[in-house]
Formats: sequence, C-alpha cells, structure tokens
Amino acid sequence: MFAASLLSARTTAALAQLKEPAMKKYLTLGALAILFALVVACGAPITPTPSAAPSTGTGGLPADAAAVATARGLTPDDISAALKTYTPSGQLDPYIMFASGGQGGQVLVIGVPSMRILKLIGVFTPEPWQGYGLGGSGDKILAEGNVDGKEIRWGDTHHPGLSETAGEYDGQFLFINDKANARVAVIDLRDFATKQIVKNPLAINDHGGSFVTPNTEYVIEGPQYAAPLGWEYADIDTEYKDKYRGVMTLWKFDRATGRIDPAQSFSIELPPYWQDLCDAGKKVSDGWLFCNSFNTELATGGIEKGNPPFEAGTTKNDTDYLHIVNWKKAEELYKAGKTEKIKDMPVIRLDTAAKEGVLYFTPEPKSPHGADVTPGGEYVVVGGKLDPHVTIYSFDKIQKAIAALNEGTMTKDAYGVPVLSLDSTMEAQVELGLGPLHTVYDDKGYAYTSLFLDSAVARWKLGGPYESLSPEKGWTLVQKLPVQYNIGHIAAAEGDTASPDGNYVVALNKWSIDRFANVGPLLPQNFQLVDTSQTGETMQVLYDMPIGMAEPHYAQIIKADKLKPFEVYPLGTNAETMAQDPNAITAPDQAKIVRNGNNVEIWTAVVRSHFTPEHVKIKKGDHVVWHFSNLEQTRDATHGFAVPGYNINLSLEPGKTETIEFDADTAGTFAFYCTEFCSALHLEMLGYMMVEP
Ligand code: K7E
Ligand code: CUA
Repeated sequence: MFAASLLSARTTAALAQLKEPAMKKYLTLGALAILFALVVACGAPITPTPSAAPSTGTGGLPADAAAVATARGLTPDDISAALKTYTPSGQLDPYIMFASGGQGGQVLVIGVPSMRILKLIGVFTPEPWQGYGLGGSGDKILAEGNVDGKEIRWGDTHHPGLSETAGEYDGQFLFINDKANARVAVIDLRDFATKQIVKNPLAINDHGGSFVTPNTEYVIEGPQYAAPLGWEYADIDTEYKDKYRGVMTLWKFDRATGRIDPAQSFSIELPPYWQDLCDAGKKVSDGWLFCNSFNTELATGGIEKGNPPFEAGTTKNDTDYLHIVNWKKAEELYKAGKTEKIKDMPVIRLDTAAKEGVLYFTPEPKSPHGADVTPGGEYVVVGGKLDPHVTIYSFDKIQKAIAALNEGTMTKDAYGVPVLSLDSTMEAQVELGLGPLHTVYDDKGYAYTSLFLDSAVARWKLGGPYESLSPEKGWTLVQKLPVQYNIGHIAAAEGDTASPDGNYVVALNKWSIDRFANVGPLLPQNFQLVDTSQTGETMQVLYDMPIGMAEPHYAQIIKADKLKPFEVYPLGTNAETMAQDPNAITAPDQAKIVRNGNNVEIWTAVVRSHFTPEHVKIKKGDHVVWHFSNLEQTRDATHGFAVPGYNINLSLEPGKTETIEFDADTAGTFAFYCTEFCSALHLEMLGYMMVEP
C-alpha cells in the first residue's frame, strides 16, 4: 500500500516543508495525522488495498502504519524516504548500478532505488559462486591477465565504464580497470560475465580508466604513478625526469567480437606528472580526452632520506596540468605509422604528441582529482582536492586558445608540451567547500560534486546552455547535503551520458563510522542514495547501503530497460565464446567417456537431478578433458559441479556448455556433486570420480 507511486511531486514538497528542526524529533501520532492530512490535501490518491482494507487511525492513516512509525520513532523525512525506496516483493528497480569492487577485484550489480545487491561479477579475482576461475573457462580469462607470466589473482577495480552509442549507454558491455596491475576487463552484459582481460604492456599500474569514447571506438586506460615504459628498472633519485613516464592507452574495441583488439590499439607517452582521472569529450568535444594530474612537481619522495614525503612534494605547486588530448589526431598519427613499438605496443612518443597537436596543458588548481565533461561536451569540471572551488573549462575557449598558439611565443612545459593559460581556457570557478573530488550531472542543469573533507554532496548550477533548465543562476551553489562520511566518488542515473536522467545520485562514502552495527575494525563502505528529483534545496538522503566486501571507487547507473540479458543461454552456448560449443550435447544418451592412452575425454549431461554419467573411473596420471552441458531451458535451473580436493567448481546455468581440463594427480574416491540447490532431489545430484592409483 506504500507504493512509491503514491507519492506525487506535490506530496514530496509537502513533506519537505515539514523539515523544520522541531519536526526532526520523533513523530507522534498527531504529527503523523497532520502529515497524512497534508498528503490527502495535496490530492495524492491513497487507495487501501482491496484485499486488506486497513482500519484507519487519526487523519485517515492506516492505524497499523501509524503505530509502526511511532514505535520505530520515524520522522516525516524517514517516512518519505521509506516510501521512495521501499520496493515490494516482485517489483523491479528502474535503474541498475554497476559499482567497482575495489581491492575485491570484482564488480557489484545493485538495483536502484531499492539498493539491493543483485550480483557479484568476478573480474580479476576468482568468484566461486559464478564458477569463475575454478577449473572452467574463467581460468583462461584470468590467465590473460598474468603479468609477465606470473599469476596475479586479485585486482583493484576502480572505474566501470558502460559501452556507449552516440554518447548514450547502450547496455551491451561494461569495461573496468585494475589500478593495481594496469589491466582492463571486458564484461558482456548478455550474461554479466567477464570475457576478456588485457594487460597493459607499458604500465604496471593505471587509474584514469576505463571509460569509452562516445561510440565505444576506444576504451581508454589512463595512467597513475609514473614508471619507465614497460616498468624497466630506473633509479628514482637520478632518472625520474628523463626515464619515468605516464602512458595513456587507447584500446580498440571490436563490438562484433565483443573484444578489445590489442593489434589495433596504441598508446600516448606522457610526462611523469601522475595523471589521475580522465573523461572523454562528447558532442561538441567529441574527439578529445581530458585528464588531470597531480605531480607536475616531479616529486620523488624519500622521506627516510630527509626529502619531502610524496604528500608534501606533490602538493607544492599551486597548480597542476589538465591534459587535453586530441585522440582523433592521435589515431591519425597511429595510422600514419608515426609511432614507435615498445613491448609490441605502438607508442606516440611525447615529443611527437607535443609537436603534432595531440597534447596540450592548461593549469588546474591544487591537487585535482576528477575531470568530468558536461552532458553536451561544452565544459570540463575539475575538482581540486585542496581548493574549495571547482574549476570549469570551456571547450570552445580551449579550441580558441589552441588556434591562437604561436610557435614563437607559446609557453611550453619542461617536455615541450604547449601550455594554454588558465585565463584563456577557464569559464568559471564555483566555491563549493572542502575537498571537491568528482562531479556528475542531471537533467535539470545541476552538477553534483563530492566534497570529501566536508562529507557533503554539493548541488550547484551549471551556466551556459544549462542555465534555463532550473530556477537558479548559472555557476552558483544550490545546496550542500551532509553525507556519512568522507564521500569519494558520486554517481548519477545515466550520469555520464549525453542525456542524464536526474532522480537519483549515489554518494560512495569511504567511511561509515557509526552508520551500521560494529563488525570489528574493518568497516563496510557506505553507499547513500540521494533523492535529486526536485529542483532547489530539496536533496534528501534516502537510504544507507553497507558494502561489506570491497571498496568501490566508482559506479555507473543505467536505465534497467536498456539491458537485454539472456534469461537462459541458447542450448549449447559456450559462455567464453558466446557461440555454439562444438562439444555441446543435447540429451543424456549422448553422454560418453572416451579413453585414448592416458587422455580421457568425457561428455556429461546435466539436468534435474542427475549427472550422466554418474560413475567416472580414471587412473592417476590421466589427462582429463571434461565437457558439461546443462540441458535445461528453464529459467533459474542452474546446476553446479564441484570436485573436492581438485579446486574445481563450475556454475552451469541453463543452456551452458563448459569444459574443464586437468591432470588426475591425486588417487582416491571423490564424490562430485551439484552445488546449486536445484530441486527437491538436489542432494541426490552427485556422482563418483574414482581415481585408481
Ligand atoms: Cu576515481 Cu577512488 Cu580511483 Cu576518486 S578514485 S574517490
Ligand atoms: Cu543440480 Cu543441485
């Protein structure tokens, strides 16, 4: 009966009016009655459910609901928040959020506004629930991410980037970077599973990615901590300026194969300025990339030797450089062969980038973090961690400043890159508060910036073409909403597209402190859902969601109806190739075991509630190739396959065919079993693998 749709905009406004401090205290039945009277006066249609027409208390509110509100001490704000987030059983969320899983190395899928976790996608880390990286095809994908042959089985995922068509999320793919080891992964949104990992041959860590160009021509991986290209040895005390570099990689994405094509990808060498976050231009600025940086000081640390520590060394200058990259020009140079191959990767060298109009700098305030392009591509907003302002750059002004460059008089940095003056590129600065980091946008001309030190979300008004979209003047602060606590990134519904939705913003708070029950010294992060549906000073925190398995850095929120995943795999699908598996079988009578010397190949049929065959007799030392076909086409009829002592665990969703390959190196009797409770006779779904000594 408390469906969110009952709450009209006018009701919300009425609720907002009750936000007086006096009303902040616990609600009495009387106050609840007033609130309800207001709701009714505003004309919101309250229709009791026919099956359980409630007895009504004072003011017409269902007496049981009023009693619950009183007993739980709910304020009017709490009640309105509950109405806006409560999702009755069986109702679906209108938005889906993809959040990075930080040092957990995975991606979280979350429904908005219910904030229910829907899925954990294993990416750089094995994920037993998905059967990822435990004997099946996930092993091969994880192995693509090996670093110089070494198995690296964790990642630090930072920035998920949805594939785009004409600057809009198209719901087909998701990309995510691993900051720790400079890798990028491709997730196919037909089955929400990782399909590919590419290891950057030039960098050992990254950060400014992954994000896409407006038609997903390229997936961008930007750098972070400088090192020699290919992370060769070079002494930091004596060789930093000459040998250490940043590097930005443009990974070519092939939509038809659903894979990054390393053979058509290239990199751009950058100065060792510790480039941080990047964004792609769109619409008017399509063809350009923007990246901030925070160590133009070329600080090299060494506190133990009496040098300034990195934190002091990198914050000495008042400004760093916003990197302005013409990627279409870079692509031309790459195609014209104006590159040098380093570790098999074509690289546009720094001097070429500087001379040929690929790279420009303009100053940006102290220790910047985010660089976020507005929906129409007209502006780039940069947050300076140690500056209370956001600085807004105009793409148009940047273009004019570039056109006005004159070889004889232009300023260049120490590496020969043209520097555009701040005066010539800046559109505005807006004072927001302490620690501005990241900025996202809505459909009402507002920008939302996370304020790390203030622990607040700042809503402020964009100028230019956005000014007419809501009442306030351009380039002004509208509201600062406290969040709990230390907000890092911020995500908005369809926020990185050319046409954001509004409605919701999620604050990705680094600290949760007192928001949840004490679970020991390692605390969950706190996602807070914020209502941004109304203009003006109306933002409200709706919901706290603990993230107890990772530290997400960024998230993107897509309209749920843009996603068209499979309900079941077409029968015989190999999820690695997303094509028909040549080893798929379609009936239990096709199951067989074929021995050829020491090689044993097995075709197993999987269907409720048995494996065929159930007895698998092999010998120690055999090499085993074992195919599984789940014959089900019933939604949710997933089976598992686990072999104890062998590190094997598959998830066999309906229609899927998957292969494992292993050496039978341990003799004994092993009951293999189905790990998904698939039917009343699930416990009986097992078999024996007997390995003769
Ligand atoms: Cu985008 Cu956390 Cu990688 Cu900012 S980073 S918070
Ligand atoms: Cu199949 Cu349990």
